[in-house]
Amino acid sequence: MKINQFYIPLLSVILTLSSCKKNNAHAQQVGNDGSVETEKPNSEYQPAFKGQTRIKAVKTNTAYNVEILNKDLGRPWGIINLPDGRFLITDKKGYMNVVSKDGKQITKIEGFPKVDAKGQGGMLDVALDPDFTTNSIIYFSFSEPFGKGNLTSVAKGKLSDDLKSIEEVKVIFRAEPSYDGDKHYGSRLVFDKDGNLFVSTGERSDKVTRVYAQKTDNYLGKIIKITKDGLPAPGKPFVGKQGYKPEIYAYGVRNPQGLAIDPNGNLWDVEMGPRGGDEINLIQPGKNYGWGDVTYGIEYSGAKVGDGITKKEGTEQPVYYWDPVISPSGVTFYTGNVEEWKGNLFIGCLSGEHINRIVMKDNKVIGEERLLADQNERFRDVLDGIDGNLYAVTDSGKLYKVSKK
Ligand SMILES: [Ca+2]
Repeated sequence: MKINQFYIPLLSVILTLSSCKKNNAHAQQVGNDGSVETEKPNSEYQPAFKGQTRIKAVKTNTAYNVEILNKDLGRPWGIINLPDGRFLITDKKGYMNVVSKDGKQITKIEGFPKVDAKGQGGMLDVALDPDFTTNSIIYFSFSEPFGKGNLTSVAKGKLSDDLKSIEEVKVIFRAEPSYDGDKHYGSRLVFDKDGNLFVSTGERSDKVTRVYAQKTDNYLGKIIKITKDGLPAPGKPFVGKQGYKPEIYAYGVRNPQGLAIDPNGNLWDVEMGPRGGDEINLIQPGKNYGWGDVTYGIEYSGAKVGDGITKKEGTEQPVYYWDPVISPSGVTFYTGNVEEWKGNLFIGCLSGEHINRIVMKDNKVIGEERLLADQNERFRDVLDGIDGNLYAVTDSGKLYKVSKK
């Protein structure tokens, strides 16, 4: 009895201390090297140039509010704005919701094709047709049951006037070959200024499909550029070249869940590496981004990936990489109300459990900040809202709003 009386207060002191430590661990810390990363890397690989990883930490000076507008969104994956400021938010289970500006009203859209929602699959990204206000057409990516497995597909369809259903659904692109797996679908959708659609596709994770990323006769591990009807877009880099699928814009990517065009019109891919080696890449037509031969990460087992090389003739270096990983998902370039954030790249992070802010100059990374780390959430997608605020959705079903105070 006496022993218990002695130990209980001591135990509560220990619990209090450990909970403080946890909170501190989730606020942005700065390591000895001045970067936001305080953990050791998984590998001994050295960056190709100064500033390619562990850049100096930056800290936002502007005061901002963080609000949770909704906590019950199911399994959101992609978020965009409708022209009137409401949100279109996909749900991995196979549909989308129209969500009011304040996050309170949710209307389900019905009529989508069957998705394979196992593992990382399901209803994934969504984009509005550039002429949406006159044609009500949307594009969406999903893991489609196909052949003996599934694949990343892109479809288009017309929303009904009441936004409760989708009609005239047509699959316009299939990232063949299909595979019986449940990982690495990639699949962000981004329109360029000419009205052509960029699609990122994953290499389906397993070693048997990983090799497809370096081959150009298939659609796994690629950046694809197609027209609104799914045809190869004009200006394709591999026109008339033997052994190249004409929709391929760039290749050698792993699981690109982040794709965005910056205010200068450059296309950026942010993709998940294995154990270490998440990357930011400036995507240029016809280029090879190296996966599965070249990476700053290692296998989950600790073994080298391939020959364990970080550079190779004919492959592009990432502009920036992380080791350990942050698991980047959806990304956006900010154009909103916080002046010091303008032009910065915001990245929803899954295992990293924060929103990553990347400051760039002349296409080089010059600063990194970890925002909302105290929320302990897996951020799946971020949105540069048309009202000047930043929005994000999480795997736990929350909709966040980040606004200038
Ligand atoms: Ca790469």
